[in-house]
Amino acid sequence: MKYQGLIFDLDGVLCSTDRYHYQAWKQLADEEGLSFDWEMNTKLRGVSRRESFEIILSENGKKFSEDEIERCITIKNAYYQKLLEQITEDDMSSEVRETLVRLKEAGLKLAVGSSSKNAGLILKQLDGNKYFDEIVDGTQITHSKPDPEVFIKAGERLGVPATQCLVIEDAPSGVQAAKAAGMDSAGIGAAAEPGLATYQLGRFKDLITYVL
Ligand code: B16
Ligand code: MG
Repeated sequence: MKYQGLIFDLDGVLCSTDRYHYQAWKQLADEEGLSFDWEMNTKLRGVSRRESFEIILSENGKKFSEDEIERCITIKNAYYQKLLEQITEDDMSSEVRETLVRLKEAGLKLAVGSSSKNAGLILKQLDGNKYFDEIVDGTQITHSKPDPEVFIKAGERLGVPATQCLVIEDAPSGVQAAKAAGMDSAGIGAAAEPGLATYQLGRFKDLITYVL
């Protein structure tokens, strides 16, 4: 097998919390008099919380002080965590679960590589920890995607060289991060556009065709 280690993005690949990010940012933006829509939300995929807010400010042509930024992202996260209470095991599909089990049974090492500082909470609610050998999330990195740090760390923890790791991503910033880590990538959703990732996945289980 060409790949020995698979590194999965969380939001947008293993589950979808996009709508909760959107609702939480929208509530904050309304309160702060900033415009925010779905198109802007898609630009925040894979990007850290702070950088996400900086993108929203720049799209609005606004500058906030460090203290104001900190206050706003803390409020956004409180709204987001409240919404995350709704996540259940049903938010990780049986297709995703069955595919992960097959890949694991084939002897591949599996990791999560997420920019989210809420990844632990989300995986717990999904009952998703059991599929993975390693989890690297936003609490363990200093630079978020498109920086390769999260994937380099995940590859090291798995003990698999970068050339034998495949990253599965839904965000162009994540595909860029994989490239910068020296890893191949499989794009799904927005990252499945031709010319971005090494492989394009129509659906999650297509992964089996490329790795087994
Ligand atoms: P948090 P991923 C990313 O997760 C999300 O795609 C992105 O929209 C979010 O801003 C980022 O996590 C930070 O999330 O506020 O929970 O720390 O796609 O890398 O799994
Ligand atoms: Mg993602």
